[in-house]
Amino acid sequence: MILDTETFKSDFKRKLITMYRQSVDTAGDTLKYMALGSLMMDYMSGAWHETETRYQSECRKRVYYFSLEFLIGRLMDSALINLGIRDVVYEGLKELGTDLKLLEDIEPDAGLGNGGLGRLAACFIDSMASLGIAGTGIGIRYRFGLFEQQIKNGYQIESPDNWLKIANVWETRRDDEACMVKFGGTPMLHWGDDGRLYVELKDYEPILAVPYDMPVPGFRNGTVNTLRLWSAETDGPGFDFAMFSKGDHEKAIESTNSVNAITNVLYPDDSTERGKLLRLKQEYFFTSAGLQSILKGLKREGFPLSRLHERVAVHINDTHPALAVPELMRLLIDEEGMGWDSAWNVTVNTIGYTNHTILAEALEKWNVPMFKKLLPRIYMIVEEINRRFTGELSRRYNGDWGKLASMSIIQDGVVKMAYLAIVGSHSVNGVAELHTEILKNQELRSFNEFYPDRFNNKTNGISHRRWLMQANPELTALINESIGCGWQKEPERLSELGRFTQDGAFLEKLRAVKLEKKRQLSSYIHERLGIDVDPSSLFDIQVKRLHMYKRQLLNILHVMYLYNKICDDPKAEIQPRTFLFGAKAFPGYQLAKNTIKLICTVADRVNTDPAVKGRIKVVFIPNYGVSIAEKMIPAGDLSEQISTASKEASGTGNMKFMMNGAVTIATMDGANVEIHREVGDDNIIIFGMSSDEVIGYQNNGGYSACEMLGKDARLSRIIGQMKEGYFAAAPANEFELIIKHLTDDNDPYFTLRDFDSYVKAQEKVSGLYTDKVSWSRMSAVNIARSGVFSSDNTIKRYASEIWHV
Ligand code: 26W
Repeated sequence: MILDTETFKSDFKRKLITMYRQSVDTAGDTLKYMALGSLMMDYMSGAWHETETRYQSECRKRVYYFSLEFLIGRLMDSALINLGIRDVVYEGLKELGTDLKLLEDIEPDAGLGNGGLGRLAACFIDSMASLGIAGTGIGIRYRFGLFEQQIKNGYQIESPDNWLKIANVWETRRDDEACMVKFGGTPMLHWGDDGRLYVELKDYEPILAVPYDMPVPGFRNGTVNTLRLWSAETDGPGFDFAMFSKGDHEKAIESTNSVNAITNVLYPDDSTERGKLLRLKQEYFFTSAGLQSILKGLKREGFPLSRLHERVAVHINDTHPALAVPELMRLLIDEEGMGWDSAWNVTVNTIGYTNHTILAEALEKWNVPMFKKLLPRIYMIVEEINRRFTGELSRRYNGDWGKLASMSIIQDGVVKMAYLAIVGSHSVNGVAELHTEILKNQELRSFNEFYPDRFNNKTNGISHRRWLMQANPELTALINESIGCGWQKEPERLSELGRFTQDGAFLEKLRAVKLEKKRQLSSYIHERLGIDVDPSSLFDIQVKRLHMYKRQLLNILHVMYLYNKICDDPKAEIQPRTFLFGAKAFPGYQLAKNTIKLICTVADRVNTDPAVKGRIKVVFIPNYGVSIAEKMIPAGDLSEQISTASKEASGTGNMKFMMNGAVTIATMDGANVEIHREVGDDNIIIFGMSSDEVIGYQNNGGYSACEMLGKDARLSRIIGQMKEGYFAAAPANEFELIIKHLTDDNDPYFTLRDFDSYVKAQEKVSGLYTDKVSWSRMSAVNIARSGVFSSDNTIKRYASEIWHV
């Protein structure tokens, strides 16, 4: 986009007047932020409209990425960068006496997700727009995103994330595209005069689905795609009039609330039946609304739905939108009059499914009675899909009942959503090579045998625009100055940095950039938490959801060990380090919350003990999310990717750190395996059990955590200290749960088993870090090799191998 400072200034001033009747001198920062956002929307509107018109006139095949989560974070900076007007706007605002950075900080994070899966969806829509792929994101406009985390006395305290408390300038409500989603009711079957069976749902509960569209601008290519988020509303007055007129006003309004509750909050607690029901409602709600709007668009164009798969690819991000399979069948059969076989052919060829985890707890299963009651017609269709599928199995395996029983979509009174997704898709992919192999050979082995052409790998990626250009403008400038700007559109060209890995002057500049990012993070930590950290110490960072398999516990055990070492020998030579953590724990996950308490307890003791003399510091940064990640990741020297091998499907934080020049300490898990292959043994520190060993132990037992404890004095000492409340500020039984997990429960994540190997790997890190030049060379190699992990690369593969666009 072409824009000069003067034009921008006058546009901005006019905007403040038309929106708020204020001048630059009278308007506060919030109004200025809103006006700037609205102005950006104006700037994008032409291209947004033009993009849609172009896709239509070119009859382009469309990709719809269905995801229950989109962790998009803030939009202002990425919009400015993508339109190529950040400098002009910065200058213009400066001349008007306003700091762009201050305005940017007013924008709340759109925290519509809780972890890697949601952030992946955000990177994917960014890449689709930047590659000019006609891709639309379909999700839910949660009134409240993932909870806001505060740490009080070391405990996680959750409060609602009211991200819409100031109006969302980026969204456009599309009343014209609203549609109805039906829950409950009774399916009535009747034979038509044409000899066909018709199904009509009677006495259902109608819920109005209203879409809000947000722009997804591509990087300087004139493309603006759409993220469409659905909101649940009551149709009409929204409350029970009979009740209202009887004077029971509050009850009447309560019924409105239960409708709004469908899209009220991300991930309601699904440990209770009520929570589960709500989640299933959410899944059906947005899947049905999304599919209805796709079909409506095609019908408007007069495109025959029997060829749907030629014009549309529907991608389901994990099983959360897996109801797309029976819902598309329902729409095609019940509403469009298609026969079963052609509807099935269209459905399977339209839908693709990505699996993101093998953890049993995360594999969705719905109880039949609940499913049937909420979605009676959909349940009938699932039963029919399963009847036909098990019929095929029976023919193929000569009636082998064991096979049928283990692969049946409906089993032991539950509907297995992963199986439904596999049967109803033409493509099933894992998110890193190792993960895909585990799916094919272990978890979903029999499905891979039955559908050998369906399974494939698509290693995750990250948007280099957000995670390098936006989060780290200093490094971006250094790269531009060294190899030009070509890498911004073709990230693989970061490899051209390879020729600087022996260049002393370049490495020195690289160190200066890293130090600057560490300084920035240090002052943020000082302002927010009042803790002083030393930017010249090694910044050792672990940021990700808190989960026992990710082993934040292993990290903090290592800190406790180091602390003991300092206490035993106050003169011990220890490479000064700052251990930084950021993580949210699911509200009902006690062990995870207990781990946060442990980290904070150790931090208190270590940070205040004068004997430590500042050699080690521990900081837990609260409320980790996209914006905080953008501050922390560029400041990392060491990236902690220490999950139990085989458990982390891919990881994407590992790629973000690498791209920002951190060196990784890792187990051979998820995409770490591929990072290791890219950078080679000398530029990553690998430790711990392999996934084969982990799986071997799982299958054959033979591991005793207690035995490990008996053999390792360092560990038994630490556990003893935890028991007796040595790390102070916490009652003696505070960590009972963790101790039980590690010992009596024979920790399935092998934390103690990997401890020794981890300590040795950390000693290696300390040694390497003392040689500043060779460390920065490792850092440079990591950046140079990171281009393959751009989500542009990943999306190109989805586009050619799955979506055929
Ligand atoms: C109960 C439903 C449920 C279960 C798990 C909802 C959400 C989850 C996740 C937290 C799923 C998730 O974020 N998985 C992560 O996906 C990333 C993108 O593929 C991977 O890089 C991570 O390894 C994987 O944990």
